[in-house]
Amino acid sequence: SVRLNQKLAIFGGTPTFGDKIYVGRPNIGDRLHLLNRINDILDRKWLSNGGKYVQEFESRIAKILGVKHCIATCNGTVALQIAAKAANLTGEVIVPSFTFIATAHALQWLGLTPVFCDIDPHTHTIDPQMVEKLITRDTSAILGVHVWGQPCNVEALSAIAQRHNLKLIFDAAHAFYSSYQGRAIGNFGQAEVLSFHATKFLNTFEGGAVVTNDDELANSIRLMVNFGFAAGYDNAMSIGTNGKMNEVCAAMGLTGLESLDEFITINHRNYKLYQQELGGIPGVRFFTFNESEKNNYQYIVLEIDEKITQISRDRLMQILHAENILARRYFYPGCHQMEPYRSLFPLSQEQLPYTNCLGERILTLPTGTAIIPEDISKITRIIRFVLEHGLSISQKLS
Ligand code: T4K
Repeated sequence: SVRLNQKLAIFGGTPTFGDKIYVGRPNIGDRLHLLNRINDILDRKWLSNGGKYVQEFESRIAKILGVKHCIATCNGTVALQIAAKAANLTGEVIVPSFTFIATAHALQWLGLTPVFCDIDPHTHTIDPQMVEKLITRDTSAILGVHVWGQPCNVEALSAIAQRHNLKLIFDAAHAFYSSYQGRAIGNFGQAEVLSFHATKFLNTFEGGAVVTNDDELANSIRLMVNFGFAAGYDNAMSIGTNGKMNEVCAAMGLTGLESLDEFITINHRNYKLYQQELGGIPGVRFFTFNESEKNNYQYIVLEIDEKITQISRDRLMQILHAENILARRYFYPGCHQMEPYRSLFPLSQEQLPYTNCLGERILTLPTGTAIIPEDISKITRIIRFVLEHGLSISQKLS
């Protein structure tokens, strides 16, 4: 093991990869199809504002998800803001802290108060039992996050929302193409919000959407995305912003949609390879998905229990970074530990125990169409080696 230690780049060896391997490398479809679409956009000189590609993209997404309305936006964060505004959320909104900061920021930006809730340590999604305990007279909604594309406990959350007359919205930024009890994510709560950011399973460079089966809500959202203007009218019917998706972004999305099956096949292959290579290491949990549901397998998630592996997640990450494998600590620290929330709503260490604990344990690994099986073998060989020699490597590094 001493000899292998010396080979690790952190101990001066040559990095396993010459070029950096990233988490969140975009899935890119057929380049020629994209360029043809962009040429068409330039020829027709229609670049934004309800153009044909945005319309086509919205109807394709709605059809794939089996949802009545899809309103495409410039990104997922603005989609969250518009959904929350259109649904008339007020006062407090219960939200997990274990999420990307955009979930909390979207609420705070609107003058709403994010009330941070812990997660279920098994599914990593908002804990319905704690949600119920956090409800006050000022609570207007629950905002669940289908983190990693793993659906929230939609049934329990819907029951709570109904019982307390609360709105229920989902941040489905990670969950395009996932299903819950056989039904596509996008169909639950009052509305669900998608992200098509570059790092997402399906990307439009930057982009997002609100999807809903509620006609009235869809109508408000459609107005708000475009300054409150109704199609064909030049006077505002409501408050609005500029949340529109542009034509080039929609062209990218449509091109990606043509390769959706390929993206899924590759992500699933990668997921199975990682699972096979990293299974059975003491102190390591490989986050698994229910294979009887649909998932996009865009996130490869490891939980490292330092007490057992005797090497911390952060040390492992450092070692991987030295090998040019840029594993990421999503979501560390939790939203409640970042500003402005840390100062505005200080919470004690005991209040969100699973969020804090998982924040210290989770490492996400590279996947997607940019990765080949040999890369995964190399990555997993290093991880396995490091974790199996946790104590000696930790000692050498300290
Ligand atoms: N809700 C949730 C639960 C979310 O996860 C997100 C976004 C949102 C809401 C908001 O949706 P958007 O407004 O973003 O549509 C990244 C993404 O920027 C963000 O979209 C995403 N979540 C979050 C989980 O990840 P960072 O700060 O980690 O980005 P960055 O620049 O460090 O890039 C991440 C990795 O991707 C790096 O390893 C490099 C690689 N990358 C990135 C880009 C942009 C590429 O290889 N190519 C690229 O073009 O936030």
